[in-house]
Amino acid sequence: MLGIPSIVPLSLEEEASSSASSSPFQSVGDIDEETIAALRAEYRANGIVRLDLESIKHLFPTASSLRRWTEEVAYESDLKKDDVLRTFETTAKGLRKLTRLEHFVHSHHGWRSFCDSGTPLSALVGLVCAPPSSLSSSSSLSSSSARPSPYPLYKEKLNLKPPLGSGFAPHLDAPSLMVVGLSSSFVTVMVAIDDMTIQNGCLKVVKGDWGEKNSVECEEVNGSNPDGDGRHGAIPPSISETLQWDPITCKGGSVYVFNGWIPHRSAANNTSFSRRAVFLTYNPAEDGELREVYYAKMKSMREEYKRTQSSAASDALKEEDWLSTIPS
Ligand SMILES: O=C(O)CCC(=O)C(=O)O
Repeated sequence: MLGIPSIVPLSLEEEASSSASSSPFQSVGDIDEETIAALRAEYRANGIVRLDLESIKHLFPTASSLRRWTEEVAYESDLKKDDVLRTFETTAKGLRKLTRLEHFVHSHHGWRSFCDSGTPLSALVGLVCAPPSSLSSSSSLSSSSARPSPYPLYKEKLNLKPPLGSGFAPHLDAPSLMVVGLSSSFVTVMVAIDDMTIQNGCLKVVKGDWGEKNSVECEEVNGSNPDGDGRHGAIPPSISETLQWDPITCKGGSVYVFNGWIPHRSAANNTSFSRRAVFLTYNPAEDGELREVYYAKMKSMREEYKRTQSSAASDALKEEDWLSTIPS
């Protein structure tokens, strides 16, 4: 049995009365070795694996807690949100909508307790995603010395994908994440807040044993916009149309982890409701805690880009749209 801190979501009352610094996930539980071995094997074979299995459901917040936390960070004004980054998009109907939030985990007790560095989720990510070469014993994870360390949180985003909101063109995450030069290996946990369906633009992936030395060809960009269109990692249409894309349809509350080299994309949201999902990126333990350094670097790169573009950004909407994501 592996000793992993378990996540036990508190009731609303307990959560409200707990102090901002204490974790609402209080007990320590074990995940059996077979479950970890199965998760690791599927992750390696497919580049993606669902984490919230029935047998370890108690490690995850409920779908309703996740929805409430999402609404709190996205829409409530009383949270400390000065340094939360927001991206807006003008939809096909000409409506201006909040489409992405970044850098919010530290401001919210629930999110912090669930997914920050050192939480049970970060320990599970390390256990499932650390390469066999990083384990001191390749055959057994039963002794604590053989267990990989928790993966620290690197960055996070909440994609709100409003009604008629854009999708994401086919891309790999690792090439663009590596540009900042802090780590060369990343995994991302997707937490579905709403049900993910074909109609609302669920994530689609190409399953496989992907890695830096076994990845699809993608574009390299020399531009200075750290978030720009045509960014590093975009997969050209001539390649993406040859790949087999599997939709990840799931209920709100589902949690998956995927490899930074897995091709993925999603379509526009053709429903009347937002399709919200949180993407939490982690780096290997040996690269250390990089989240604040990453956001500080991105801030200065964005400011520099904005400064060089300021003469071209003649109207206010264009100015606010400069962070927008890749349209599908
Ligand atoms: O929200 C989505 O559908 C996909 C998000 C994604 O791939 C990204 O943000 O890089």
